[in-house]
Amino acid sequence: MNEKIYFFADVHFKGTSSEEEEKKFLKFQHFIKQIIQNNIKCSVYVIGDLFDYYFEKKTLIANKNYKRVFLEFDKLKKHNIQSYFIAGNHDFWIGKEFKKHFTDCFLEDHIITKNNINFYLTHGDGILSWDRKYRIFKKIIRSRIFIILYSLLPGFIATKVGKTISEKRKDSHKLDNQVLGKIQLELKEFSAKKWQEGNDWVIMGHYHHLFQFSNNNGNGLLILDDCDENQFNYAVFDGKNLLLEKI
Ligand SMILES: [Mn+2]
Repeated sequence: MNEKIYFFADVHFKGTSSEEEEKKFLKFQHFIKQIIQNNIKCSVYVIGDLFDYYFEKKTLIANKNYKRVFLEFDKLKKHNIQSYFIAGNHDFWIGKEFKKHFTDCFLEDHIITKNNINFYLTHGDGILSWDRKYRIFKKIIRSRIFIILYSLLPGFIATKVGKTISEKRKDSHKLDNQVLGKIQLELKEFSAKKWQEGNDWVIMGHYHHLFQFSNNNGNGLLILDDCDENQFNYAVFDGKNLLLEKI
């Protein structure tokens, strides 16, 4: 049996409890359980925005809604299943506490190779031509100095600031078809560059809608759908094909 690779993005787990959060968590838990029960060699890639907001503060780490998510990744580790995290625009302020639940974490785009197939993994934010201002903002808020200054703020203020930023960075949930078409075109252009660089697949999240495209050479772009209380969406590479699944 070929080794499997699982990909998912944009679960946006929140620190506050609600019926939706509960349902979403149960679906995620089911997903993890299924992987463990399959009992075959595999790895899991989170393509960003696992949390709606993350900053490494004691109060936040102790939050039970965050803790239970980390516990699920610990289960994978216990079963020798590798898990990897690619930072999203909602959860890039990660530290030691976050990282210890994963095999490895990446703040930048990341390339993996399986069976001679190269996958270019990116959360997907900051790619669009009209995102210029955001790209500058992204550099600032991800800078070491900003993170240090931010960490000096008292917990409750830091959380408030973080939540405000997170609100402002709402992803493209409800877009009309015209805008969506423009976005897809730009992401195809972005992917074409990555294919030229030798990548076979570009996989991203962030846009909260499913989109798949393949060119004549068999290179592909997959934009993962998000995960919510109704559906946990993921993709799985079975050694040959990239398949879409849901719970
Ligand atoms: Mn995002």
